[in-house]
Formats: sequence, C-alpha cells, structure tokens
Amino acid sequence: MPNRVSRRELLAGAIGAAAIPSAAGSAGAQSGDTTSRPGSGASRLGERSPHVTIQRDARGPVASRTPLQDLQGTITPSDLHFERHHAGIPAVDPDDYRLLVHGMVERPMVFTLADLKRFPATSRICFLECSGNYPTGAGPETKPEAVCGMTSTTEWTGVSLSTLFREVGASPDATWFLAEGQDAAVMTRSVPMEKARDDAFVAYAQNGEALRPGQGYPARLLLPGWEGNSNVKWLRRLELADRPFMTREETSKYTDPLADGTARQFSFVFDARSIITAPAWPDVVEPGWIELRGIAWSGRGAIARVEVSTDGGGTWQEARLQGPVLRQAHTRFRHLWRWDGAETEIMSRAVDDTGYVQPTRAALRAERGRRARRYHLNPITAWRVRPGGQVEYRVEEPWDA
Ligand SMILES: Nc1nc2c(c(=O)[nH]1)N[C@H]1C(S)=C(S)[C@@H](COP(=O)(O)O)O[C@H]1N2
Ligand SMILES: [Mo]
Repeated sequence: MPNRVSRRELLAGAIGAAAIPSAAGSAGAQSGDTTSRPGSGASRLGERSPHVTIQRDARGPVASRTPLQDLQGTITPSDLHFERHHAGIPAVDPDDYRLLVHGMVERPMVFTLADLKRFPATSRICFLECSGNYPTGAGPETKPEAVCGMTSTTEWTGVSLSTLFREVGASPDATWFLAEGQDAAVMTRSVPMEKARDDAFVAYAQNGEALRPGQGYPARLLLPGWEGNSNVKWLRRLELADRPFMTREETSKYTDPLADGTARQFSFVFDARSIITAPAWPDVVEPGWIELRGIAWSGRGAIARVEVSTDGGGTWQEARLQGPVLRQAHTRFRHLWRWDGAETEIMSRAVDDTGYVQPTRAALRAERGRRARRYHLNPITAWRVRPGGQVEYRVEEPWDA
C-alpha cells in the first residue's frame, strides 16, 4: 500500500525527491521539486522518458519480438513492432519505388509511391502475426514476449486492393494473385482474390507516419488476420491469375502437416489466441487481490469473450474486455483474482465471434498431430504460481514428443 502523505509534504517536494531516481541532464528527468524552475524545452523529435527502458526482444538478426508484457492498450508503438525478415531489410529509395500490377488485367500498370498516395486512403487497425509464433525449448523463465511476441497491432493506412484492381481492370476470371517483394528473399506468395475484394490493402503508413524499414518501407501488402508471411513487405509486383503460383513459401514451407498424414495448404486465417501478460515470469505476487491482464486476438473476427482459469483449467470465469474491441486486432482483458497463496496455474482462453474456442495444447496436438511444423499453433498458455509467489511459464513438452 502507498504511504499516506500530507499535502504540505507533497508541496515541499519531499516525496518527489525521495521517490524519483535522478537522471540529471536528460530530457524530462528533473529530480526533486519540478515546480521551482522551467523544464527542458520543445524538440523536433520526441523521446521516451529516461525512466522508461522498453525494447524488443532481439536474439538473432532475422527476427525480433514485441515486449507484450511491457505494453498498455492495444496499439504497438512502431519501434516495438515485431520484425521477421528472411533476407534482411532492403534500403528502398522511395523515388525509385515502383509497384507493377499485371497478369489477368485489361491494362497492366506501374504505380509510383505518389500514385499510390493519390488514391482514396483507407485505415485499418489490425494485428499482424508470424505463423511461427510459438516457443521452442522454453524453460520456466520465459516472458510473454518469448511465448508469442511475434504479433503486434498497428493502425495501417494505404490503398485498397479493390481500388487498384479496378484501376487496372482486373479480369472477373482471376481467382488468385501473386505478391512479390523486392528484398533479397524475393518473398512471393499466392493470395485468393476474395481477400482483395474483401479487405486487403497496400499500406504505406504505420501509426500515422511512413512505414518503418523493417515493416516494408515504402509499401507492403496487408491482409488483416492472415498469416504474417503472406503480408509481403517491400511490395514490388502483383500478378493476377486463375490459379495459385505454388511458390516455395507455400509448398516446401508454410504448409501444416496434419494428424491423419495429409497436409493443410493455404491455411491463411489465424485462429483465436490469448495470453495473460501480467502476472507472468519474472513477476512475484502476494496473496490477496491480483488483477490478471492480457490480450486476445483472432484472425477470424472480433473477440467475443475471454475466459480465465485460476485453478489449472478446472473452472473458468469470464474476464472483462477492455475496449476498443476491434475485428482482427489485439483486445485487452482483465480479471480480478483473489490468490490464497497455494500453488496453482492461471491461464486464459479466447472465444471469437465465430464461436471458435482457443484449444488446449492436448486438443490441438490431437487435431494437428506431432508433425505440425510450429506454424499456426495457438494453444492455451499457462503460468504456474509457486507458493512463494514466483510466476513461471508452464513448460510444454516439445511439440513432436
Ligand atoms: N518481402 C518480404 N516480405 C515479408 C517477409 C520477408 O522476409 N520478405 N517476411 C514475412 C514474414 S515471415 C512475416 S511474419 C511478416 C512480418 O512482418 P513485420 O516484420 O512487419 O512484423 O512479414 C512477411 N513479409
Ligand atoms: Mo513469419
């Protein structure tokens, strides 16, 4: 409990001086009585308080993860958006940027960045997720970011594919289109035309400003709720056809072997998932009231409800959703729990507006089999609460065990 202070003590600066660590010289960090002299001035670019140390979890050069446990609300700050690139981040000069749209169209066309920006813009808040967003070899000391930090939510702005495809006179017989990136991986994926007619767009802005290079500057494909890999960054070509292109990324990779020996291909849509982000390792809790907090999301639509279990999955209670609750976007939930001090496991499961319920690991394993390649795995995540209050990741067996 915070100590009670008198107004006089507060005004005398005694509390402020004692409670706020000094970081003299940095913007926004004045120690002691902040009312006795003016603070630092205005600047061209804002920066975080020196008291805030927030970073992506970047253990290798090909991917970094969003620190889910350190965020509030649902929008991921652009510099904390997860990254996944197969051959590095190309430096694309916006003046040289061109997007070719061709194939089964009346008029093949090449668009500059300025051309794209001249079309009526569309903005959409939605999550992006890597289909390989699943931990391997994780021990008890694992943070939420390491469990599933390869997902972020952003307000993207760009131009609808339906607008671009109308401009080039897309053939009504076209059923698929190819999206190709201009990075060294030349990422290419086939996408059904229904997604273009529905909500696919080419994004050139992220949370109000130009895309970050890691997110595909100057323009990328955005397919709300669909497998991250098909959201092609540094987009340079769209080709319309009446069949999928069977590229490497949709044949040798990004297919899902199933329990019955067959494989699932073009499994684009993410099923519902959730995670408690607090408390989580390395938090230590005390007996009494604890607010459980987390996020839930579904590629199929909006989150309808989130259920929480504080007795290892024996019983479930409905958590409160904290708005905004948007389709295909991270949604906050919270739940008040009175911990009696005994060892237990806490977990959440998401239910979306199609009625889909996030499965247990055992149910998912039964359906997908042990050969499932870590893609599209969305089982319930549990945290173990030790008698001393230490919260740990409940370690799962290796998927193929
Ligand atoms: N051109 C291109 N597009 C790409 C990739 C890539 O390597 N090259 N990686 C894909 C993968 S696997 C994912 S998960 C998402 C990640 O998007 P982000 O880095 O903006 O989070 O981009 C996809 N688009
Ligand atoms: Mo990915």
